Amino acid sequence: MNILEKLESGQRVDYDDGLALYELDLFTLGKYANKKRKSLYKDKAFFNINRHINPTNICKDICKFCAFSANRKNPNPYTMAHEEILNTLDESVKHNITEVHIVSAHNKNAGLDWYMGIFSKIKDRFPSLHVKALTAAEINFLAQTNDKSYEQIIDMMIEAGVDSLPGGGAEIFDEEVREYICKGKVSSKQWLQIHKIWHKKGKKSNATMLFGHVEKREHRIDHMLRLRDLQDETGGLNAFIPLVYQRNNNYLKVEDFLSSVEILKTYAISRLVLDNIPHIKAYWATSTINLALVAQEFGADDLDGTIEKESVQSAAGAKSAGGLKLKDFLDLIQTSGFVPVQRDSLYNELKIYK
Ligand code: V47
Repeated sequence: MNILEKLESGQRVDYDDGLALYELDLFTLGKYANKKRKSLYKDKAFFNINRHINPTNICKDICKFCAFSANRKNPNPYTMAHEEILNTLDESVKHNITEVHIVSAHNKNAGLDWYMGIFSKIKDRFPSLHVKALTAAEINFLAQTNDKSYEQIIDMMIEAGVDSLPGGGAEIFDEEVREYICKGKVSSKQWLQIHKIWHKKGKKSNATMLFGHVEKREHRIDHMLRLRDLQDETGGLNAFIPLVYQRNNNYLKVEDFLSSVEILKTYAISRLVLDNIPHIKAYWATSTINLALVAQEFGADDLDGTIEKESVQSAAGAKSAGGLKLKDFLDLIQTSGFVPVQRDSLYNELKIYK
């Protein structure tokens, strides 16, 4: 059975099929991904009103692609005081955010109490705010530096009020590429293990994939399939988020950057391969908002959110430092032919902008 027959019959695609999908022309591939997306969500484009906070950039790790860490090319190390974070959120809740997304570096000086303390303080002051915080890489770091198991750290996080895990730190699971781009960071097995433990607690998480650097198509397919296996087992992943590599201010030498066609193909293929993950997020901070909107016709159904402030990708060149105003976000979605649906962090629909 060739790949088109397989897509027509709705059969699950395997590793070789994944590679064969890349060989299709964009419009044929897009037709199938869009059909799947439409069958799930029609013309709805999901987003949330959220605030990203990156509380420290002091990091013991040395990921080559990172422009955020003060150990690398960023000359301005910082660690936010809890009060500063709370004051920031005082402002953000005025814009009706429903989620705070907290991702940081691996800061040895900060300590477990600093990490956990901020979550309880946020929950005390803003009980209804969804706290999406700590990547598996950060959980691994906290477990190692505090001589605790993953489960102990996860129990502490839940106790402190963390509601879900963001998908960061996954990068590319292939061990050889991983060793080259982020040696010493959480391993692929550990990343998957941490999400599995989190899911076993009845909680949801996301999964990212950093692509467009030194990895090849086969590594992307392998990455997706490892996530599909995890999802078959736990069902705990809400969204898959392909992150387009940003090239400025870092130590990864990349000669060839991806074309928009290759990026759209990757969204489309993720929709077709990841038949068990409900949402494909085109994170506009790394794809640009324009391509993220086009991606809504190639399998993606979500755009992340208004963000307000972002320091990880913008340090590497993304135009996301100041987020997007809600009105502009809505206009962009509507004028591209989709119905904006404001969702909460677990994809319950809060408001449909007809
Ligand atoms: O894991 C670092 C990435 C991630 C670069 O769960 C880079 O909803 C591109 O996890 N170019 C952190 N990306 C961000 C993250 C995230 C973002 C949006 C939504 C969600 C979610 C999670 O940022 C890291 C890393 O892969 N990153 N440097 C770079 N140069």
